[in-house]
Amino acid sequence: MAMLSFEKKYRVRGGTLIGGDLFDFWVGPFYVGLFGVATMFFATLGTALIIYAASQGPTWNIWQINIAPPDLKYGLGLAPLKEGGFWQIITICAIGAFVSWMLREIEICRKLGMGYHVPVAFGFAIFAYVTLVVIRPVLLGAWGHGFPYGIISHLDWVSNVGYQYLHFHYNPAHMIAVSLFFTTTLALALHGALVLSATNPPKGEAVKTPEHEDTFFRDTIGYSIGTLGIHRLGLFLALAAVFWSAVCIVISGPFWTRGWPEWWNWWLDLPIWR
Ligand code: UQ2
Repeated sequence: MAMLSFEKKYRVRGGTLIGGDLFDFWVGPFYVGLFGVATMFFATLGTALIIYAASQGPTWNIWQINIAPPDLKYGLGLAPLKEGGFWQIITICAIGAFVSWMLREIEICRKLGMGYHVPVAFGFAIFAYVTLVVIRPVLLGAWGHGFPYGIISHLDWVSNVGYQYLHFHYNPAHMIAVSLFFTTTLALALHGALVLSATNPPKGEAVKTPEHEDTFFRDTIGYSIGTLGIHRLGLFLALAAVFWSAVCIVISGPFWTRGWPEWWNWWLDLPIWR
């Protein structure tokens, strides 16, 4: 079906989560919806606050701009605007924009009768961000444990928090997350290379079939996961990488306060050695 006739068929009202027909329309190619309006609201307010908070700081150097969370002394309370309050409102705007965007994706899935894989996947990304700026700070008792909004400053935060646990690479959940990120790149490299190799025949030759793709991997490693399977594997690997990243930071502090190398003493402490 040509794109134009497809859109005529599917660009119809319905599938909204709340608000009924209110905002159930398109602007050019974009579906709006109540959550499109909500996304625009939070994203615009959040961006304006970032620029205003930056204007109250010492620099316009893009690398050095830093909007920091409140001092630890404010605990889980509200802080004055210039002492972390901006960070708190910007965080609310960010979560509001991300969640609204996910809900808009769900409405589009409902309109199209598609599965919810894309909003679910985006939900994992939101979960990782919320773990850093809400869940872990709440478990530790202060918003000051969130990460600062700034290009260099957030890198410094990652480095400092890592060294606080002496050697973050000894964090078992971090090990799992890193392995999953690497495996994700391996799977995408294999998949991208395989699809391009099959669909870019020399001039005048026919595009190769999925049977060619299956046979390539059966001939090389004795196993093909299949054309649908590789996408299931890819989604699983990517979501698992994000999930274990969130786990590795949320256990650092709330559930383990010493250096991560020391965690491995559980092995030496096993009663079988006594
Ligand atoms: C495959 C297949 C695809 C693919 C790829 C494979 C025809 C187009 C890449 C091969 C993938 C395998 C064997 C799994 C590798 C396992 C890990 C953990 C990386 O068989 O089917 O479809 O793109």
